[in-house]
Amino acid sequence: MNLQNKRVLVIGLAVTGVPLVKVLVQLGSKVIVNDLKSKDKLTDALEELKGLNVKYIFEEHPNDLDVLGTIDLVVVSPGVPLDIPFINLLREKSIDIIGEIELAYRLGKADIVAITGTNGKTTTTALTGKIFKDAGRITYVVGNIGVPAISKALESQQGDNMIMEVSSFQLESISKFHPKVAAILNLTPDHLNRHKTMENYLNAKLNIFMNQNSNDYAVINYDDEVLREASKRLSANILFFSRKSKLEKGVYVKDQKIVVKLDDKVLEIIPIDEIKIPGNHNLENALAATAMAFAMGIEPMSIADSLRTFEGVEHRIEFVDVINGVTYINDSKGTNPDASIKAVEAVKEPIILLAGGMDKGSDFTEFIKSFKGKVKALVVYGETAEKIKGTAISLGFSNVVLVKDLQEAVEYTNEIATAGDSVLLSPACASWDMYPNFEERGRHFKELVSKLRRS
Ligand code: UMA
Repeated sequence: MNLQNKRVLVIGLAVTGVPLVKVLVQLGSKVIVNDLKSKDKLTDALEELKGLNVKYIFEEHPNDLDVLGTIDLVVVSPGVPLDIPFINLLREKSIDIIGEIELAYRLGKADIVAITGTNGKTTTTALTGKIFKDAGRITYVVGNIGVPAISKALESQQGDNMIMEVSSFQLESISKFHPKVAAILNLTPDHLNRHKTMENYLNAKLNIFMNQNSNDYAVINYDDEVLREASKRLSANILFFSRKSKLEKGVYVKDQKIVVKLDDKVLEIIPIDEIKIPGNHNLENALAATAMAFAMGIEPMSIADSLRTFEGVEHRIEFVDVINGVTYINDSKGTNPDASIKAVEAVKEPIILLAGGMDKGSDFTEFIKSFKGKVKALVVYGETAEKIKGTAISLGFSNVVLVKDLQEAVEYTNEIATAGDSVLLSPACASWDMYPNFEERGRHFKELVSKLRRS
């Protein structure tokens, strides 16, 4: 792809936008950056791009394309919705509009292993990355996990592996993106404020397979009926994984061991009690990672060693501290009800649960129902606080307290917790009403807990 002297418009100047601009400038493009934020809110990004010849348009998306001049290509950050008037205007002019992972694919040389799903994708991506690295492969772990794929695209070489977490947002703006192995881990409602319907959300996720052919692999959760059904329409080799069923072909659990069955041969990988990361959801992540590694030719023994030593990821059911017999757990990555249900299931009761955040239009009924016998108190804050409290009370869970923010939540929790309790931050919501991202929310929680220790 020759971008020399092409006029490229980058929309969004945050984690994705900064390396994107650097790569485009390196390739000789004439870059124009547009972001809704004002200049003074983007000082860190601008500092990083200091000295580069870039034109900036801040504070609004222009409603007149004349201010931009001729544009050859538009590259959008994942968080920019594709139905805003500005994008529609650009589309009317038939300008090519792609997302950052599409550009990374076009510029990179590595084989891509792409992982999506509503939950577990960060853990599975990190785990798969470890399996590939431990096996001696040159591996880049990128994508929604926080390292934009574009930042590694130019250094990647043929034969390298790019293990990429991809979100439904990112999958809405691809066209030629072609992973060698692509996985969908599971699917439950999320991001419906952007995708509007479950069908749109599923279709965005299924885009991950759209350019695959019979030389590629589609790794799919057999236990998810919708995905199982959708797999019938795919062109790639299907490699199912299942925690619940014995499979004709695929990766599943037999006699408490992960096994891979291809043709008639059953290969044992590892007893499940030797996998370091706990919980059924993590067993599913391990099955999926095993399937992907197997598809790319990694030896079973090497896969097993990595599963034995992988410790999980920050902000996902992460142990923080034990203070006066109370265990504090950070699950800031629990950004939708289903993710938080999994955290509630995995953490030892009695739980004091801290939840709330930005309203993505989620329904909290199943989340509250999962509390049975596990959660003794619920502390809610943020934009969704009233909604979660209302759902809890209507379902008969009355021990719910509404507080101003996470700091008040931790302080209040400290007053009511007794030895043996687990205090779990698993918000079931995005962080964006109060924090720039879930990582900052998780770090803030850990800071608040460390203050408790010092007090
Ligand atoms: N912006 C506009 N116009 C808009 C919307 C946003 O100009 O209409 C600007 C904002 O002012 C801001 C920038 O765009 O300056 C933000 O871009 P972004 O939202 O794409 O965020 P990035 O910092 O680039 O991070 C993105 C992903 N964020 C989202 O998808 C919302 C990160 O995923 C990802 O790690 C990163 O790219 C690298 O690939 C985070 C996430 O929460 C972790 N993802 C969601 C999830 O996992 O549920 C999908």
